[in-house]
Amino acid sequence: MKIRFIEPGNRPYRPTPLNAFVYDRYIRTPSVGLNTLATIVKGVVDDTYMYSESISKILWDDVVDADIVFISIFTFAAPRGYKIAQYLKQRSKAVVVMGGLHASMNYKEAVHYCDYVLLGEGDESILTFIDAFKYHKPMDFPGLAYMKDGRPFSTGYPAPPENIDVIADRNLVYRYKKMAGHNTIWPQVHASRGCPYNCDYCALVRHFGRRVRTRTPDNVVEDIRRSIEFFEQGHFRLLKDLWITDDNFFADRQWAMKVLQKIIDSGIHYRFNVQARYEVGFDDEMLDLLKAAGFFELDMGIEFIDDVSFQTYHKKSTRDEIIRSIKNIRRHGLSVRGLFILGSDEHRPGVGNALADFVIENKIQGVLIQSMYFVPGTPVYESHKDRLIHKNWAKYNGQVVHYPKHMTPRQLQLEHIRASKRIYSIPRLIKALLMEDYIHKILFLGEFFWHMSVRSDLKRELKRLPGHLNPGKKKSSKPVHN
Ligand code: B12
Ligand code: SF4
Repeated sequence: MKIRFIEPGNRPYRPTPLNAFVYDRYIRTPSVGLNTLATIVKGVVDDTYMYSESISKILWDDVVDADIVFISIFTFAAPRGYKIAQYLKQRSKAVVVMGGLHASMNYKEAVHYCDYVLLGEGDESILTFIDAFKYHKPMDFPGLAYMKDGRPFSTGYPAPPENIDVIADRNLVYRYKKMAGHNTIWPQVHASRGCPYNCDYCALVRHFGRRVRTRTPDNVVEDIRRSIEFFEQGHFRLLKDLWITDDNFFADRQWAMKVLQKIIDSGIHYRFNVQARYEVGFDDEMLDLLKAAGFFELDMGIEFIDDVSFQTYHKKSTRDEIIRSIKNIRRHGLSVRGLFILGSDEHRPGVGNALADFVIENKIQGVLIQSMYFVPGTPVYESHKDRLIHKNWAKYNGQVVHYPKHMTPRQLQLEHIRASKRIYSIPRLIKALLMEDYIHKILFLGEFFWHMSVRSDLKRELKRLPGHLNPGKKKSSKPVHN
């Protein structure tokens, strides 16, 4: 049997000299989730291989004669994934199976483009599927969706896997080893799944659930060791940094402390960054451990800078607490990266400047800014579905896709551009190059160019965005409150 895995990219990788050093339009690393599934499947089917359009082209000759092709889609990659699935349906006898966050939460849409959708996390159900396929067993186990009598049909969501101790074999991804020399592709490890919170805009908590499941600390540290080896061997990397990509690494405090202690005991000397909620900023013991383990940065999902937005979208935070938390994190010698959302119902013209002021005043050392997007299955989708400009999922990547309450879509996009331009200005670049430590110099330089290319995309899109309020709504010129 021959099995291939495909991660579609809506802007497939192009090898340009610039891409070797600075981010292309999107930051790119092959999917750890799909790589994990390929590793699990390799254990039962030897002829298993993966392609990621984040880093390479797909060798179609190698894919079309596969027996099963598994395709993973996040929302922004769904149109490209559907195109690939249709291409394969026309040119290959392979059974085409889709999965991943978007396919799972929108199986009624995805199932039109493929033979099956596998719902939820695939770690266990993928083996059940292969077994049923191989031995012609009935396809009736939980976690499956397909077209039945011309309509989408599902057997329901499967229970999430408990044992997630799998170390992805990165050698299973075409050209990954070669591409790992690029400074824009980072070693990554995903150590836990699930988050106990319930923010309205979060698709992850709907996909992975509110119960936190963790990998054993030994397994996480072994993954870190192998990941570093994979990226470092045979390459010169300017950025020696590994990203722990959990959505809420600190949700299980005792476990997080054990992992950090294991990293310290392992003797691994590397730089790490990790995603965090603001509460960790009040946990001095944890911050000391992070520092001792080699962490240099916390990536904080700050999202908004005003308390009304926090309340509106049920994000349990306040502006004051976030500022206090950042101060304490910095006091421990760690920096903070801010992840922000623009386009809440509370945002008004001026929000871009207010965001830039917040970032600069609080010495936040890097940002990801996204306009709010709406994944079917989330509460924000339900409350905003009559205000969406379109459902071109490829543009659900940080561009404006809805009519905000107090601005036109075009105004909101301009606010995004303004914030990015002020945060990544030439004087701030010069300051970073003169005053920051080595890692932050390199990061700021890379992000300066990355934000420049993101802004050029945002500007190109401006002419397609409506310059009027949601039909029926009046323009508000009240300044932003923060
Ligand atoms: C690491 C990461 C990145 C990395 C690598 C992404 C990648 N290739 O996976 C980088 C930095 C490149 C990145 C970039 C972006 N990202 Co990102 N990223 C993540 C993050 C934090 C972790 C991904 C991960 O490893 N997950 C853990 C694994 C275990 O989960 P998984 O991949 O979903 O796989 C499991 C299941 O879903 C399922 N499954 C997956 N695929 C398949 C396929 C089949 C056939 C089956 C059966 C099952 C199955 O089984 C897997 C194992 O259990 C996620 C958040 C998250 N928790 O997922 C955001 C996330 C994926 N990113 C997101 C976004 C928006 C972006 C950007 C658009 C940001 C931006 N504005 O630039 C870009 C787009 C990049 C691009 N290529 O165009 C969103 C996507 C939202 C959505 N609705 O799709 C997420 C979910 C974050 C969020 N808070 O909403 N990202
Ligand atoms: S805290 Fe983060 S991961 Fe958890 S529900 Fe909110 S946005 Fe999602």
